[in-house]
Amino acid sequence: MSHTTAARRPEAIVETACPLDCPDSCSLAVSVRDGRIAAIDGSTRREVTGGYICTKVRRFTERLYGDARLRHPAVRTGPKGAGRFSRVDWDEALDAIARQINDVRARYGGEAILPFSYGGSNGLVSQDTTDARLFRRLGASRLARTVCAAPTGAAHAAMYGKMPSVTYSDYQQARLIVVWGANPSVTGPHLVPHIREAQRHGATLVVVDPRTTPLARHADLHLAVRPSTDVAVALAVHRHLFEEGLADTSFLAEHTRGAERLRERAAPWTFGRAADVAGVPADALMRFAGLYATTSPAVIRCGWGLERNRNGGSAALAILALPAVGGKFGVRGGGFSMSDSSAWNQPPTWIGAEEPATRVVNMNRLGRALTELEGPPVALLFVYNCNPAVTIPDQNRVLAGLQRDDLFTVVFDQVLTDTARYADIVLPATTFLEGYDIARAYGPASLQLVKPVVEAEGEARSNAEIFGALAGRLGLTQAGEPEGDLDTLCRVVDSLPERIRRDLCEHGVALPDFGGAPIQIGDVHPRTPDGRIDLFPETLDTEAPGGLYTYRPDPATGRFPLALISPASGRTISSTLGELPRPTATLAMHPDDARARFLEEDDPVRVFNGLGEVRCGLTITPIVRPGTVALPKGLWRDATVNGSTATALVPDALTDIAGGACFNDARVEVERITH
Ligand SMILES: Nc1nc2c(c(=O)[nH]1)N[C@H]1C(S)=C(S)[C@@H](COP(=O)(O)OP(=O)(O)OC[C@H]3O[C@@H](n4cnc5c(=O)[nH]c(N)nc54)[C@H](O)[C@@H]3O)O[C@H]1N2
Ligand SMILES: Nc1nc2c(c(=O)[nH]1)N[C@H]1C(S)=C(S)[C@@H](COP(=O)(O)OP(=O)(O)OC[C@H]3O[C@@H](n4cnc5c(=O)[nH]c(N)nc54)[C@H](O)[C@@H]3O)O[C@H]1N2
Ligand SMILES: [Mo]
Repeated sequence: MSHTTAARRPEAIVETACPLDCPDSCSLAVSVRDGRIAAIDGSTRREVTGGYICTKVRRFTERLYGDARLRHPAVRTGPKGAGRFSRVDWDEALDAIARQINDVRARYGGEAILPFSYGGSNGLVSQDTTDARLFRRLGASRLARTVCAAPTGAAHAAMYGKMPSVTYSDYQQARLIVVWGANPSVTGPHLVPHIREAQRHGATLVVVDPRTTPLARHADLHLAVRPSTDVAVALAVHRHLFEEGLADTSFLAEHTRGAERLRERAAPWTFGRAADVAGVPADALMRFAGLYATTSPAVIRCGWGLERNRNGGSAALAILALPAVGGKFGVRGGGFSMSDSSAWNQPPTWIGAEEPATRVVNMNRLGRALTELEGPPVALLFVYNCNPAVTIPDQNRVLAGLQRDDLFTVVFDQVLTDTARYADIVLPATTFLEGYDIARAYGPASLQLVKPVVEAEGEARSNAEIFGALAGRLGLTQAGEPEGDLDTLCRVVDSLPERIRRDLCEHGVALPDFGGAPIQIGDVHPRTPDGRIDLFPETLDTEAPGGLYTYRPDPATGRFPLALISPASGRTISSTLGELPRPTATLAMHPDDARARFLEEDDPVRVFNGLGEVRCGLTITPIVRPGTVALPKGLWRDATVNGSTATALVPDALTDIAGGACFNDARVEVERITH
């Protein structure tokens, strides 16, 4: 489809929205000159954005027009991984894929096909529409999309039925702000000015993070906990609330269930015991508990850093339970913020096909799925909206799988990613500046219209169109069903409630019925079956090894004593934009750990464990706590010396609940490279 919207005008500013995987979901004002994008800026259409955006998206034209951009379909001509391809046209590419799909189905059945997608598009049109229809009707294996937010999402759902969050601007009303395992300065920057404003008005800031994040530098109290010990810290606060008579018993009686069970599990967690486990002073924990017990409004920004370990689900539950036990709800600026991606009544996306009862593959175990699954094996992998070669745990196993000669891999992406280099066929995708979509925020709730600002580069096509075309080729569409992106957009828009559709079409933005700034247990309420906050969800208790609210200790062996975390970086969104030039990556290490290993600033080092090694530079910095080291999340393979990134060191172990990834639960040793 050709988009002429603004492209032909000499100078125009187009209002659209950023759908990248970030809670802020910014409204954008994009300047176009001679059919090319001249500048990308924040707009004021959405209040949260307030006219400013991050440098990454300001630089998005470097991806749009960059060397790594895929501009036409291509087939592999070199060995897998070499990245050598030759151009074909769309018909040839789609015919070849359709042929492979038919062959694989005839030989093994549909389950031998594995669709693999995650954080690339985040749109109601470009995900879970014609793609889902195709793979469902093929009877493909189903993907458990667990790489992110699985434990926090399961906790939020079970405890509160995903009750909507305290919105960013209401942080200004809080007297106590707890930023827990989140780094909004990098990962959701529009929250930060509200926190700083609250501080100017005397609010107290507590940060719980193994690193001294930018906000931790400005905090009144920074608990630099060992990774994966948050459950112990939160339970020590619960114990204090219960034992000191500071729990809000009338709130608990009226609005919750399971408080007694939570109290029992918290009972052993004295400040001393939690302090030992978390590696922070007991009096700091005591101070935190005292502040939390006595200050209102108090709000907790619960991030995702704390979920990515063996105790992540229990940690999320224990943290999210604090405002209930502490009686923090019912006032503006009191409660918690978690993901709001499905926290309000937005409609389901249009899918049009029943989900088959085929096998479920946990995406965090892609390496094993490709190398170990039988009955049937994965014979065809279709990757889109995702870059698993660098973003999924146990990188070496993933790469070994992608290397398989008997695996047919299709990668549909905007750029030649590290995953695309292993493809048999690569397909060029449009960016959010080249097609229609509806962006759904997971920070402050909203839907926004995403519009084509320029014509697609080369022969790039949208997900909706290509999955529609493939289904058509395979005879899997029915009369009247959408096939392209505009008719898919129309279906999605048609499925929206009248008021939301109108707001979206007339203003480009739609907010939920509660307007976007709800008071928790005031304007919005738990959406659990009985309307109560479930402080002890029994099903999760059964699922979690050892039961809910159990701290499972460090699996470290003496050989790998350092905990490796891989937080989000300001240069990329996951691995998106990782193709842009950057210096060789460095490992961040505390001076004490460096001294113990006779390491010096800028030393070339190998970071290793039983799964792999990463060769990179070294930055010695007190930003990370002793015993913990950090590599950036989302690096492309050429950002290190040996082509391995943090995920090469991450085990494909799963979190206590919901099958999440354990990115922040790797154990490593570090040494200087001497040759
Ligand atoms: N610039 C940028 N923005 C992003 C992203 C990005 O890659 N780049 N990614 C987006 C995505 S996909 C997501 S899910 C969000 C993530 O948003 P955040 O959760 O804010 O990001 P992370 O960096 O994963 O983790 C936050 C903090 O958790 C800390 N941490 C690590 N382990 C632990 C632990 O065990 N306990 C505690 N208390 N803290 C711990 C880290 O040091 C880090 O500072 O950000 C989104 N926004
Ligand atoms: N070491 C480490 N690794 C991590 C994490 C960590 O904390 N540490 N965090 C994890 C987290 S939070 C997340 S969410 C995952 C994300 O992991 P991924 O889902 O792999 O996310 P991205 O790396 O952003 O890759 C998305 C890809 O989709 C492509 N894309 C974008 N829009 C479209 C479109 O419309 N159509 C098509 N076909 N393609 C499109 C982009 O170009 C990009 O290559 O990474 C995880 N990886
Ligand atoms: Mo994520």
